[in-house]
Amino acid sequence: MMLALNLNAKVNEPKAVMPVPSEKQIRLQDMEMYAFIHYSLNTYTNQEWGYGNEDPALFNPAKLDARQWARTCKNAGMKGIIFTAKHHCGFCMWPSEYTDYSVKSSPWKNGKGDVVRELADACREEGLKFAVYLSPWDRNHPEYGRAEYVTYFHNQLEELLTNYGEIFEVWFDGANGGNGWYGGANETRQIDRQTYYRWKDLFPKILEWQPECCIWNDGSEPGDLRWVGTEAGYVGETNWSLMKSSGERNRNMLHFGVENGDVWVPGETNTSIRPGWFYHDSENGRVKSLAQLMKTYYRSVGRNSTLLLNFPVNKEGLIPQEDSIRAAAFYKMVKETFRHNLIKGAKISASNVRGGSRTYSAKKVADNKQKTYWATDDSVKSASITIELKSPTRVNRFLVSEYIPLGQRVKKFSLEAMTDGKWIELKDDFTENPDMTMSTIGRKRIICFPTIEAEKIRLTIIDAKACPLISEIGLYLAPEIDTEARESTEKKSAGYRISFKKAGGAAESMFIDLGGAKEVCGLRFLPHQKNREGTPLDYIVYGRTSDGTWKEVARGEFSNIINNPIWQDIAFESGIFNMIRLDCSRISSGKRIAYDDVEVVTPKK
Ligand code: FUL
Repeated sequence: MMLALNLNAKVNEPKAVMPVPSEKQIRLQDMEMYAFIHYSLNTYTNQEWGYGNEDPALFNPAKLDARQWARTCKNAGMKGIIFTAKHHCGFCMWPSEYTDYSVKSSPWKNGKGDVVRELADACREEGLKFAVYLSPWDRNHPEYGRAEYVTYFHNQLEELLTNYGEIFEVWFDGANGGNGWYGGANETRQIDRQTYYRWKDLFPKILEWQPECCIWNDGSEPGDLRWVGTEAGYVGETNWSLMKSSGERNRNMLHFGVENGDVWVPGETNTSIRPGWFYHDSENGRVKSLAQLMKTYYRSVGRNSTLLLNFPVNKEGLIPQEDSIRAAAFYKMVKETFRHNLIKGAKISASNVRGGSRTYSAKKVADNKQKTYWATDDSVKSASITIELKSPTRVNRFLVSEYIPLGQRVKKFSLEAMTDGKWIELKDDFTENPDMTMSTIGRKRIICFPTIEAEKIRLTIIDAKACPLISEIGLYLAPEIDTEARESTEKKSAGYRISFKKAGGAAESMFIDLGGAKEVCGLRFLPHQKNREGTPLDYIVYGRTSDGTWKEVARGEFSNIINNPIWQDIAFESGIFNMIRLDCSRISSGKRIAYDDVEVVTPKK
């Protein structure tokens, strides 16, 4: 149905639905994709979380080249880089004046180097924005857990935010495993993450030092953008850019946002291009496939979130070639997919146009301008827009954007296509929860469906907080790739008898019977994927020799296993054993070890 347009009418601009984004939040959301770089002493100790007592002498990269990192990220479509200036181990990648536990004490450039400076400069040369990750948890600092440390933490942030030019974001990381070296105390220190770091004093200072800087948070104190509650690279299909400014903030709120939240805090989806955040030789060959990266894109940028994609730097001080080639292919695929908007030349009509005015007409969704939008009358919260293509056209992607400067509104929508004269309903291929799909839109929502030949496409807004404002619609034909690529699900542990019981001082022990003597040099452990119950946090591994004695072969912690429950690799000196035992003294919750798979590694012949 075409509506007559009321050309002369003076129609009021829709009123904002509060809260709305600040200009710097809009700028950040418009960046869409930016990179993380994880690089520290962990790179040289094969760890994900350093304990805090690692020797700075280990930091001596032969080929460190921050320009190569910046070029790689730029070729991957990243608009900026967030760098781990200090990870949980406390080692500073810049010569902080408040500690010697930094590049100052390393042989690299005779202690005169500054990785933060090199990367900040490289980013500027490549036209990228620059940002810093500063871990609040510091397993090196003797005063961690006491007030003195918080002053140190604030001072370090001041150094980073006042000496390295414009910083677009600060990333604080909520992880806190409690235990650490802490100047030799070797103990567990618990803090209250809402109050200990004095966020309320720090945030205003950040804005004095860097008025344009966005503050990341994990729910401790609402900043400018939020963690999405997982490191697996996706945000909820329902994704409100809103949070509550006070009260409880749980994982669901981070993952889906809060429909009636009172502050604008959009989601930022962070994930690594490899299984871990830091570089590990064992992860060569396990860089995310093109299909996995595209799926990550659709489930982050395509769900009203930004994508923060991590690149680990290797021991030489470079992003490995495998990663940079894959990331460049990913960006090429994104560009190719969204190059031709097939809506061009289509006839577009809407069931309602605000005041019948041309300013808000249906055509505004196809003018390629984010600032213009189709709007309905204030009283109309349910409306549809129909795109009649010039001729039947093959499509498999639908993109839609709300005009967010006036607030996020849409609660529920549906999508249909007319093929062979019949309307069919389109569903999102990537849905995790069919009850929740086609709910929010926000800044950008992309629906992926199998290729169809469409004569018409119809978007129906079923419910919204107020009159919907739709600024862009896109129809695309993406190259067909198998985005469902999965890792093999064959159980590695299938050939072993596995049993559990409490042994020695352990909370629980897992026994892996090898069914005879075998030469073994490692153990791999995949925690339970469905939930975190029973996840082991540390380990001592023993091998049983032919005379029945247990020999300790490795001990350590499964760092970051809760947020990133990937395969854990434990390598040790090879020995001949008939049974392997894994003792855990700390288990996330409950007393039983839960696992999805284990693998005993034998030396490569
Ligand atoms: C987590 C940390 O514990 C990981 O090591 C990594 O830095 C990731 C981005 O955040 O919480």
